[in-house]
Order: sequence, then C-alpha cells, then structure tokens
Amino acid sequence: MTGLEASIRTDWTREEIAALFDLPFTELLFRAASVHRQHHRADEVQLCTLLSIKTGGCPEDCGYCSQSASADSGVEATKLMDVRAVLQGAAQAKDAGSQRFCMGAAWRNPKERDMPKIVEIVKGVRAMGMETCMTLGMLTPDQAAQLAEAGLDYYNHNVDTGPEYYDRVITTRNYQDRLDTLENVRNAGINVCSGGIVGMGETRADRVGFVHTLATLERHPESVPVNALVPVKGTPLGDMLADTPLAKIDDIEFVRTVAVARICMPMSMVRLSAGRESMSNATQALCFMAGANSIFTGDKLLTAPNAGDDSDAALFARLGLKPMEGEEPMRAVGGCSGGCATKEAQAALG
Ligand code: SAM
Ligand code: DTB
Ligand code: SF4
Repeated sequence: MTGLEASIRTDWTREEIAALFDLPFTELLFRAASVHRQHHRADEVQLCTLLSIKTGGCPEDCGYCSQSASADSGVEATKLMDVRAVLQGAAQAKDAGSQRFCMGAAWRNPKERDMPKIVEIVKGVRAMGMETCMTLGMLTPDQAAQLAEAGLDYYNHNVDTGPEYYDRVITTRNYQDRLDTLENVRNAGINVCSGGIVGMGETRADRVGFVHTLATLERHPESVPVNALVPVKGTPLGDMLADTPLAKIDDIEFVRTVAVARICMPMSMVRLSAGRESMSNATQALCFMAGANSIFTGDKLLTAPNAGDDSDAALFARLGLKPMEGEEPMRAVGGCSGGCATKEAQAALG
C-alpha cells in the first residue's frame, strides 16, 4: 500500500459525515479544496461524453427518470443502436476533446441476446483510443465478466440516494440489488462509477447516508457522479417539484454535498453530472473549488439538455481550467486487487 492510499478511509461513520455537512461553508470548502490538491491537479477537469444507445421504455419506475415506461414524459422508446452509429458518436466526442465515452441503456438489465452487440461496441470504442463506460442496469457476475473481457473500462451504476430514502424513489428494485451489481462489477475488475442525485426531496440525513454508503464500500468508486435532479414533467419527482418549488435543492447544499464527497473519497473523481445546464457559473465554480473534477460535455446528456461545448469552453476560460489529459488516480487497467494508485497520482503530489 502506498502512503497515498494509507490516507484513504473506508470506516467513515454517519456522525463524522454529518459533522462535515454541518461545518461553516467556507471551512468545509477549504478542507475539501485541500484534500483535492493532495490527490489531483486542481486546474484539470476530466471531460466525458454521454450517448443513449437504447432510449426509453424502461420497466423500472425510478421517480426521476424520463425513460421509465411508467412516466408520461414524451420520451419515445428506441431499439439498441447499431454498432456503426455508436462508433460515429464516439468519433465526434473524441474530436470534441472528450476522454471517455459513456453509453447508457434504459434497461433493468441487459438480456443475453444483447450482449454480443454490447461487447462489439466496447471493443470498437476502445479501438478508437477512448475510455469506455457503460450503464446498462443490473449485471450478473457472468455479464460483468463478459464486459471485463471485452475491455470495458468503467461501469456506472448509481446508489442514487441514502438507503432510507431509496424506496420513496424506486419500488421495482431495492438498495441491495444496486450494491450487488456494484460488487459484481468490482469483482470482474472493472472500474466502478457510482453516485447519485441530490434534490429529490431527500433530507440532509439522506445525503449523509448516500455519501456514507459510497465512502464505506470496501474500495471507493473510482468515479462518483453527483447529479442535481433535472425535474422532468410527467415523472413523479418532476411533477412534485413543479407543485412545490421550495423543494428544489439549495445551491449551497448541493456544493456542500460535493465537498463532503470529496473529503470522504479523496482519490475518486467527483463528477458534476446532470443539472449543470441550469446551474450558474458561480455555483459550478464553487463545485470545482469543492473538489468536483469531471463533467459531461456536449449539449445533451441521455435525454436531458446539457450545458454545451461552447458554454463550457467559455466557463473553463473564465475559471482557468483545462481538460484533464492524464489518468484518474485510482484507475486500474486490466483489473485491480488493491494498491492501484498510479504514477500520475504520485506526480500530482509534487
Ligand atoms: N438504466 C440504467 C440505470 O438506471 O442504472 C442506466 C441509465 S440511468 C439514466 C443513469 C443514472 O442517471 C441514474 O441512476 C440517475 O442517477 C441519473 N438520472 C436519471 N435521470 C435523472 C434526472 N432526471 N436527473 C438527474 N439524474 C438523473
Ligand atoms: C450519471 O450519474 N449521470 C448520467 C450518467 N450517470 C449516465 C446520466 C444523467 C442523466 C440525466 C437525465 C437524462 O439525460 O435523461
Ligand atoms: Fe430505467 Fe435507469 Fe431510468 Fe431507472 S434510471 S427508469 S433503470 S433508465
């Protein structure tokens, strides 16, 4: 174990995490920014691009999601895209400077008949020199092994919120189902991307529970996406927010969540994900100060609008940020059984 990894704790208590949330805002930000600098280059932000390779018609009932068949969001269901069309999307993302291509499918889980095409897509995108990430719902150990064998770099599967709030948002699967898939992904040697959504009407205690779940996994996720709810009309949560605008998360509380995630998971990439489009430049700047160091680029997420390359380029210029070119500090190539800190991370310490 390196000195760097020795400073990584997986025994956080809820009380400790709650105490971080309770710090005066400037003190919390200072601590998060200090931790960030110990493990990352603070002026670099990773660029990732999303593509929905199978949209809508999902049998799950996630209360935030425009793609659930039970939502009345107007999103049309499509079939799994052709390999060639996906590769075209990846080429465009690469040209736009993106390091990673993240592909999402609106599935509860992939069917066996889908796997050969998925494997072909992973191999194709990798051959173009991009990192690959997929989010396809629940995976069996065997499916995770197939994806690892294909060379998939990352798998995204969010715990979404704290365990106590989970069944208020989703009823068609439970928290343990999510954790089981994360374990299958980890055991297959694929890097784990797992985070959640802030602003779904949860309490601060739920946000504490959310960070606690991730920060006490045997190994922290390599990437932690923090989404701000994008309220979509026709979904239970979108409609709830339309009725009770006061339920909308306060920007400062959102930044606090990013900062606490950074402190508890020092080496992970913390990704400022959905909801950036409606965030002010100042709030985004606070998120970067609080340790967020990855974003989704382009003008579309999966179905929701995103900030767009021009506005991001302008924001980066204003803030003096640049796209990350090196590797994530925790990234494991070809599987990891611990002790994965790279030379990049060591160098970042100066
Ligand atoms: N079906 C797969 C699954 O649920 O794991 C993959 C796709 S799903 C869209 C990926 C993640 O996007 C969700 O877990 C959720 O955290 C996030 N997400 C979906 N809709 C969102 C919304 N309206 N606002 C913010 N985040 C959202
Ligand atoms: C994640 O945590 N955020 C991304 C990614 N993982 C797949 C997805 C955000 C989706 C936002 C809503 C939409 O585009 O439909
Ligand atoms: Fe389906 Fe994923 Fe949307 Fe849930 S979040 S409804 S599993 S696409």
